[in-house]
Amino acid sequence: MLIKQAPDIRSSEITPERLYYNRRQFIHAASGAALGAAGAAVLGQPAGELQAAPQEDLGELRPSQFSTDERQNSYEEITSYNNFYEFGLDKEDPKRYADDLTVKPWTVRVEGHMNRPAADYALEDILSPHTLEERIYRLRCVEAWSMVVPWVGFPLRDLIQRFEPTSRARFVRFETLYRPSEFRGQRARNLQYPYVEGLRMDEALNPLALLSVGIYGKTLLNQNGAPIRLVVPWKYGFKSIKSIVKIEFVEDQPRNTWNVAIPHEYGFYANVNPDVDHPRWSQAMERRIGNFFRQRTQRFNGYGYQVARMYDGMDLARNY
Ligand SMILES: Nc1nc2c(c(=O)[nH]1)N[C@H]1C(S)=C(S)[C@@H](COP(=O)(O)O)O[C@H]1N2
Ligand SMILES: [Mo]
Repeated sequence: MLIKQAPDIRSSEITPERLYYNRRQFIHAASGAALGAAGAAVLGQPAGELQAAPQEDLGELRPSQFSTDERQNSYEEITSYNNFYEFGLDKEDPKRYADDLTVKPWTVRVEGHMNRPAADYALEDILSPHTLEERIYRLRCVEAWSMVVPWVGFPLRDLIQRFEPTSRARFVRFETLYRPSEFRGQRARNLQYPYVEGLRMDEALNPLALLSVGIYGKTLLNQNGAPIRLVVPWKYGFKSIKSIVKIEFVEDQPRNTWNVAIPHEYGFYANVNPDVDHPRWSQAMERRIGNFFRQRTQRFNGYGYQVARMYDGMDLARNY
């Protein structure tokens, strides 16, 4: 697979049709049920014909103490080499078919063991209490490539604390949209859908776990998991579930999609670990997209200082 090298420039410089939305307008534009058919008509399109979201500027962003200062991958790289099996198996498929997906309106169901009421929340209501920040993270795919991405988002823990899970909630389970009419991969049944992921509660509450709504200061493109996706930088990429429609506080460890598909290759924990090889390839090295030479993979993708103690006493070769 040959990756075209793109110059490292801000997305705002390569997107002439940049839209100047302020935060409040973004929240309204990104809102799901709150807009509904009437809102869609105000935006000038009938509800049934809404296209992939135009990108919107996310405004002032607070920088994060957790950001890496490594070279960031270009916007072009981040948005054209993707894994999103709902759009197909090839790395170019998500970009190629991204416009098939409608992300407005968007609602997220939050339910399970919690004190707040279970309900379908408009994306606007999911986002509105939170302050967005920029977090430049390494993302290490299980296929031994990696990128550095300037995500925009807010800590998953802030959302969890809002919904007040009870002591019975030991895990958080996430689901991606199931809509075969727009996802050709779901029509092809190339995996078991909907795509499911999960985190143990302490992992979900770790300050590094991010709910992301943007990249390079703008709302996510569909190929990156619009309008809201998870980013768990110390774990292999498949844990970072895209286009989330359901968040559930559960008692039992969720059966995540790749573990169901190929259990001896993909586990639940999926912590980046150069010492535990994938059955079909080594995990010791990785290729940073855009670089010619491979580099060493770091334990926990270099985030051990923040996360390693959560796994004290666990055998990470058995819990892969
Ligand atoms: N719903 C869904 N989420 C998904 C995937 C997918 O196929 N479906 N692929 C995962 C994998 S394997 C990786 S490496 C990352 C890639 O994220 P990116 O394309 O934004 O870099 O998304 C993850 N999230
Ligand atoms: Mo991945």
